[in-house]
Amino acid sequence: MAGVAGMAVTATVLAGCGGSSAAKAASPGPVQHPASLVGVVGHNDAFTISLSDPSGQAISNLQAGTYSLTIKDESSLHNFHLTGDGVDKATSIGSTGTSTFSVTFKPGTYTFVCDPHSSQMKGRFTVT
Ligand SMILES: [Cu+2]
Repeated sequence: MAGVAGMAVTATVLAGCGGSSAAKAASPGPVQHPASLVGVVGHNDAFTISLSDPSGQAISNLQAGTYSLTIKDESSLHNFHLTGDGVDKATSIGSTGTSTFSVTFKPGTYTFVCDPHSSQMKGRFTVT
């Protein structure tokens, strides 16, 4: 009994070490193929920008293909600008609103920024 418990503790510790930061840094994660994409910028005028699937999971490794992209530009201080191979979609800085685009992604790296604050409001993801 004591021996079994000891082994279980050891195994848990090893799994925790192997599965954490090193694996995440080396890989963009499992390939994601959501039904659509949702970009949000400037919620409550905060300096935040994100791209997620409809459930709120951040996009990091997207399956190549065509998606419906809904951008919620919630601030007149900010915009949402997505660029990469064959893609250049943006909302306007001085206004708010929801825009929907059809976007085709090819394998590579895509980035999204708020143009006036691109040094701090930015994100990127891999397309596989
Ligand atoms: Cu901004």
